[in-house]
This record gives sequence, C-alpha cells and structure tokens, in this order.
Amino acid sequence: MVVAVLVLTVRPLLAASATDLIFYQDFDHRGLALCGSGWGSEQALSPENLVPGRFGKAYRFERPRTNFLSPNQSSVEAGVEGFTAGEGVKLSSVREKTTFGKQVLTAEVTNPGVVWTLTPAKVTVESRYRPAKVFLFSAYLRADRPGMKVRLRLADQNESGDWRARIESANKAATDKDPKAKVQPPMDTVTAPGEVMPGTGWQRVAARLEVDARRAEQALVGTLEVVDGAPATVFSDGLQLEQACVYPLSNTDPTFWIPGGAKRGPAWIDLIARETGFSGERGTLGCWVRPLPDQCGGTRMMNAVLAIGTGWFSPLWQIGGHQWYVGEGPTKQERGKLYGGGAEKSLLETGQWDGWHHLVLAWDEKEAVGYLDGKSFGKTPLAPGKPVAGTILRLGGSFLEGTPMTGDLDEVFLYSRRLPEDEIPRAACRRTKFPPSRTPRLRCRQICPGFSCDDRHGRPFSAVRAKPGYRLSLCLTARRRRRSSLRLACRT
Ligand SMILES: [Ca+2]
Repeated sequence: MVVAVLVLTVRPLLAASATDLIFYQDFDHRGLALCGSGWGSEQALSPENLVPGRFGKAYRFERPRTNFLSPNQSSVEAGVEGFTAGEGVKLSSVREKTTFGKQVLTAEVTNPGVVWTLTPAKVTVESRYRPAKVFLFSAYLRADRPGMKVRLRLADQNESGDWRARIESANKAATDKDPKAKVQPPMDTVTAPGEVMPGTGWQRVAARLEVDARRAEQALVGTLEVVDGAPATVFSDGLQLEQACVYPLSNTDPTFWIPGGAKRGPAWIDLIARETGFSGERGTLGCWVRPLPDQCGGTRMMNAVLAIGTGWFSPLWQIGGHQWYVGEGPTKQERGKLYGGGAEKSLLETGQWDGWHHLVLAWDEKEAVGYLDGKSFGKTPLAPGKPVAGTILRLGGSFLEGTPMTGDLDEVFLYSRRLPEDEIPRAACRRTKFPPSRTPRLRCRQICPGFSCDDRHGRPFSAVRAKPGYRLSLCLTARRRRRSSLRLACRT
C-alpha cells in the first residue's frame, strides 16, 4: 500500500469553478498547474528550459536532438583531437571563455582552401514518413580581422558506396513481385554549404545535407574552407551535428547547442486531459508565445503550440502551425480547420509586447474562432467532438506526426466555456498575469511521488475547496489502494 501525503496552502481560494478555468500553467510555481476545480497538478519541468516570460518565467521548447560530434569536436576543451588540419594550416586550441567552455580552436591560414576537416561521425538514424534524411552541421566562427570569406560544408563519406545499387535492386525485387508496385528511384543527394564573412565577434553558420532516407548509415564529415581573404586566423567553437526535424521538414534551422554526444528528448509537457474535466464541447484555449531567433539569422517558425487529443483520427483541438484544428477528428470532418499560416507569420513581428503574442482558440458546438493578439483572424464551422480515452493536453507541440514547438510559452489557460468576444482582447491587453484576480496561489510544500488527480469516478477532489476570501491550509492523506481509487481525508 502506498501512502501519499499532499500539503497545499491555498490563498485566496481559487474561484476556478465559478469561472470555468480548468487548466492554468504559468511556469512560475515550479511546475504546479491549476487542474480541474482548483486542484494542483505537478508537471515536471526541466530547469534549463525556464527562461524570462511574458510574466515571471516561461518555458522554452525545442525539437528533440542529438549532437553527433564527439565532446572535443563540439567544444574543443582538450586540444585538437577530432580535427585534421588542411594543407599549410596550423591548428591549436587556445584559452578563451565562451558559452561552450574555456578553449577554442584556432587555425592560422596562409592560403585559400581547407582549414580543418572533422573525423567522420558514424550516424544511423531514420526519417519515418519522409523521403529524405536531413542533417545540419553548425559552428560558431570568428576571425582576427574582417574581410575573410569562409564556407562550412557537410558531406557523407558513404556517398560513393553501394546505396544506389541497393535501392535499385530492392525496387526491382518489388516490381518483379508486383508490376504495379510503387517504387521511388534513388534520391539525389542535396548539399547546401553555409558561407559567411566572419567578423571579430562570434557568428553561427550552418551547412545542410539531404540524403535518401533509405540509406542506412552515414559517415558525416564537416569541413571548413577559406574561400577568400587569407592569410588570416579563424577561430571555431560550439560545433554541432544534428538531424533536422522529421516533421515538419521545414524545421531545418540548427537548435541551441548541446555538448557532443548529448541528447535531448522532446521538450513538450503532457497531461491526461480528463484530469482537467475537459468536455471538448465548448471551451477556450490560449497562451502567450514568443518565437526564437535563428542563430544563423532571422527568426524560427513556431509550428504547433498546444494540442488536446490523441492523433488524426479522434477529436482534436490544436493551436499553432499552418492549420489549427477543433472538434471531430480531421479525418472525419471537412470543417473544424482554421488556416493559421498568416497568424504564424505575424508571430515573427515584434508587436507590442517585446516579441510576445497572445493566441486563443474559442469554440462552442457550432463554430470556432482563432485570435491573435486579441483580434480574430479566422473562424470555422465545426462538428463537435468529445475527448476519447487517453486524450492528452500537450504543451509545446502536437501528437500529429510528433510536431515539436520552437519557441517560448507562458500563461497557458483552458476554460470549459467559450469566452465572450470582448473578453479576449481584454485578456491580450493585460499588463499583469492572467487572470489577475484568479491567479492560482497554490503553493506546494510537498508532493509525494505517485500522487495525481484522477477523476475516473467523477471529481473526487471537488469536495475539497476553500470558501471565497479564506486563507486555508489543506492536509490531504491519500491512500492509493488501486490505480483507479484514491481515498482522501481532509482537515483544515
Ligand atoms: Ca510565467
């Protein structure tokens, strides 16, 4: 028998049941979110993802990634191991403090040509559903003086291998078996080097390589060349070799640097939606978002931000990306789709709030409306849907093809009713936390592992509530006999 003890201090009492606010995560309470009728739900946050928010802290979302380079190739902390000097180039590691450590790679170049080449990285990854695997090689560079032009390249040493013959023979075997079989010829490799004229400050540059997804193994080699401006000295640090996003494939900007060999999973935060009491039939889902700069220049597209559902075939509510969804599954209805491409582009503009933008989806049984910064940008009729078993409320992406969000997220809220038209612009113009009078003041002193909301048998915690204006301490003892059963004792 597992005994879990939850101690909460609630002040003032959440009036959530009166406002139908059934989920609220502000990232300012160590992961504690309001969930259902005034209950706290602990969401696991990674401290390295907490960044300055619209109010207090926000959470930064990035796609999952691995830096395929060795630790020394990525940060040059232990000499020049992993780098081969080009002809006539003198390589050394010198002391300089950067974001990536205390040493940087220095190359004294006398003539145009190869500066350094990396020892190949053996990579075996898949690219499900996509015709190509896309790899990105990025580095931070600077020069001892302006006027030099450099080129970063990425190549697969297995390019001259037997991959083409293997694909062709597999295709032939397929058509021999079934003459109508659809086969794709081998895809030509696409290389996109990154060229830059580095200044005396650090600057990131990236090279891209696309290969046929059926090629099982790559031996990836990154190279830096001086095109023009030698003799000169070029400094390198913060190198990263990664696979681009599998979906959408347009997410091909390099991610924030992580050490060589390090891996980060998807950053999204999931909650079983029924814990909030979400009915699906009507509601208002919203948040503040801010896109991330592309460190090679420009701003990165954000893609899906929030989603409630399980996949393409069940009811779905989604904010962000080219298409917002609401109601019955996208595969079952023509309606219930809001074009979000224009709103997504508008996110790249700084706007009134230092890059932050307010996104809202509000719906009832008949229609849904999307809002950007308090203004409606589109509406759609819909076929209402109810959440199916296992429906997830996902912060920071969508389960449709596992699309990850790129950007910062703050003040996520979900109401169980459609907010009136005039309340949404007011919410977007607030200069204080949302909603100011009803910010959850759940302060969690202790939450034992194993504790969670469970409303499979109605709403077991709805009895435990403080009255308006009360400052109340609750001590709950939950005895967890079976997964589906929580017994509560409460004293004030
Ligand atoms: Ca916040």
